[in-house]
Amino acid sequence: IGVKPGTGVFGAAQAGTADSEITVEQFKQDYRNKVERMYGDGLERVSDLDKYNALVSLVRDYLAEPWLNTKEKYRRTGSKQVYYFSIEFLLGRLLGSNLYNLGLNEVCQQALGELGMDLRTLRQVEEDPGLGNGGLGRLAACYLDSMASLGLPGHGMGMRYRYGLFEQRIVDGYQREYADDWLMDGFYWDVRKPAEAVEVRFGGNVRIKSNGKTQYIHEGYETVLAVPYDVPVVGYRNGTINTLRLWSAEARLSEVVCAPQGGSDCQKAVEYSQTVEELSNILYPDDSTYEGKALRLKQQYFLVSAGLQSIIRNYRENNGHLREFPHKIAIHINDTHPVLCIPELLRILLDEEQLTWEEAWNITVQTMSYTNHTILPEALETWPEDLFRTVLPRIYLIVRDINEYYCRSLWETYPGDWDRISRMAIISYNRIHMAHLAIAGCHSVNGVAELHTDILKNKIMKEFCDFSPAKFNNKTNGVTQRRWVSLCNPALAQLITDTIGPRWVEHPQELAQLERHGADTAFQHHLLRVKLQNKVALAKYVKEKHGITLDVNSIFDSQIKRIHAYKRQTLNVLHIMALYNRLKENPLLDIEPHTFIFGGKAAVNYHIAKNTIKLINSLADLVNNDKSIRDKIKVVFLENYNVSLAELIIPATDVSEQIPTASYEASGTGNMKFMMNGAVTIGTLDGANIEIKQAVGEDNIIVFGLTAEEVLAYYRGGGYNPWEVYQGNERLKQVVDQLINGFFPGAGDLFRGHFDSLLYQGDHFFVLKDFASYEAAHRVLDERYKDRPTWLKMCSANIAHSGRFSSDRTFAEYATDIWHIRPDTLPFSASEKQTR
Ligand code: GPK
Repeated sequence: IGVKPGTGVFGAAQAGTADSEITVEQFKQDYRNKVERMYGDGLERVSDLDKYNALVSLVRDYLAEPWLNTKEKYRRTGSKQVYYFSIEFLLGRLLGSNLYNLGLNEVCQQALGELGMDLRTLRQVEEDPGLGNGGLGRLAACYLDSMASLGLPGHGMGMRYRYGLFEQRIVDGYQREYADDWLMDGFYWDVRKPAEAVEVRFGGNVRIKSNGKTQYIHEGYETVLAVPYDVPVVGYRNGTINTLRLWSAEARLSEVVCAPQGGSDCQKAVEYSQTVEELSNILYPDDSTYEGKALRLKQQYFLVSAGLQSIIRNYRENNGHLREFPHKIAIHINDTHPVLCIPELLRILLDEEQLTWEEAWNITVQTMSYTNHTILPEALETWPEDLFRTVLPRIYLIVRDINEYYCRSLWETYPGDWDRISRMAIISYNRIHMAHLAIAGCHSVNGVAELHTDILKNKIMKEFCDFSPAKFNNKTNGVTQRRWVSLCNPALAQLITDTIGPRWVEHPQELAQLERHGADTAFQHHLLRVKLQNKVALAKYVKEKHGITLDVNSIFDSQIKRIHAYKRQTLNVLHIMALYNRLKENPLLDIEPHTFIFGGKAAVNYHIAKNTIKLINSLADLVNNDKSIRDKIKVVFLENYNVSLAELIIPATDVSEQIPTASYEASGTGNMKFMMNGAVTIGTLDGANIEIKQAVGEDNIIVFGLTAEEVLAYYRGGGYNPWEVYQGNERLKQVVDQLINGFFPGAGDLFRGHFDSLLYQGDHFFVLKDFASYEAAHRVLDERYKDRPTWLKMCSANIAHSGRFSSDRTFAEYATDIWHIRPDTLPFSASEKQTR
């Protein structure tokens, strides 16, 4: 999009970097040479994997120069650098996005075509780097794309897990988890930097030495070597290449005495290296749940300590005294997982730089900012004091000092109010509260959608907000339109560009111009064709992978996300069951054919969520094999949902299911991706759905269910009575009973847990309460769909108003409000960017 075939420009002159051009001929020649040099064999004789690796290697060569130039430019201009610390980065495949952002997509496509190959095939050879669980990790990846594309000096700090999020297979309807061996065939995008390795210390004890000035000597610790691997983060055709630094744990075996004692000690050395490397072996596969495992605490400190040491090393090479640190460096803490950045920076400033407490504390607070991503109590991290002290003795002492300092300042404002102070303390009842530490040690605390931030301010973090209101602010999430439209839906991107020109890729607010075309028949016709084409592609995948034939003329209705009680996949299931019952009663019922698509992983120990997967698959078996309903509805559960699968499902979807219990979904980002691709949302007034409604207007979204205020009011009153709802709604009673009455052949008591949670455990997530309203909303949706011109207008309105959900917008807000990066310190000014 917006690139003429054959020019393949990367590195814009405005950014002061290389302004190179790669022609198709050049590309072909470079590529052939690359294959021959890497494999000592001709292009015709190497495997697809070899071809893919050679292509990555070539792209790496092309981006080496702008990468180097970007680093040099940052050094030269001394511009403030942002480091986004996150325990997860769910990158998705990189070949397509890097080619696209370099402006080399068309050239490469054509060159490979002329060599008798297909770029799409090679793109699919790439393993998804599954270094994240879900929304939080994917958000971090979208932000990397936006930071580079806005030309902001912003980098990622993350973990290079040996095994990513587990691979999900469905066996007999159940989820089975398999190791995600994503590195098996190598990962050609990153560069190992052993010379920049740092040491991270665990355990041991702290000796206090006092000769005039107190000194803390950390002794008897165990050292883990942190080795960085740098991944280039390519900005969209602006010559900016930032860095995502992923850390890997290694043992320093040379320090383990091996040879003199002979064999058995060598054995010990190997065992030792295995325990050390455990640190970066696995990603914890839990979403929104906190697990108090020592290894997780170690991972968190490992990332933080390694990341900060490397930032400071780099800072010292280029800058003066650490007093200037907050003017040159901003550190962003993505959820509480990297919150140890706060005591770790203090440790360096106090123990290594010998600054006073006041100085060190002020520098730290000015440098750090924090984003909260959930109000779920089970996700709020707290660590047992004992464990913390044992694993991180020096950091523990610092956290104790922070606690004392913070409590003293609370005391000044609330003298004598012990209750309040103990509720707000960082250490209380022998636990360390990471969110409290984050609030105390950061100058900014933000939520991820307006409602979510309001709930933080007025409920979850109310007392903290009363104490320091200026810290709290909202930054509604966003997603990158480059991956989530241009790359995954090229036909739509082309249609948009043909209609309003190519500027929307960099200025997504310009999508608003589409509004004028929403009612235009020719435009509608094209839009319909694009959607159909995407549905055909998804149907092909489903047929090949699952053997199920989909009707591409049916409504594709998708709920793809982690399986979680609050996200209410169960509500969706109950509604489909009711629809199925109606069809069984009246086979001539006039309904639009529907395809209900599900995808998502359940945390390994989350039993009810795993059973929800079985429930969906049982329903699919029943419905898909029932000839009497004449294919009016189909249900599919797509195995191993990940970024690549999302890229296939979202462009093919008509209806986006965003149906959490109001107040629980902090923001949601899938809702934004669907909207950009012209799907219509059926949703509750929760998270960013509320802002989507504001953007598109109430005619272009279907909302239902309790509001957050109503939900919270019910909780205050002790819940509601699900039995009344159940008894009062025949159709609902029928489907709830069907969970346990033999409706699902052979299921026995499998779904008793679901049944009980709805009726005997108070239906905590208001599934029954919202059922009638959800069903009514679906009827409205079907009515609208029948009137195709109206429907297509709704689809266009969604695309047209999706600009504000671009992560470019979010990131510009973070940059100005939180990190205080002034436009004039940016590599190129906003006005220059406009003229490109
Ligand atoms: C929130 F707390 C967490 C978590 O551990 N993992 C995760 O993916 C999600 N999230 C929220 O659930 C979403 O509502 C939100 O859009 C996303 O984070 C990004 O902010």
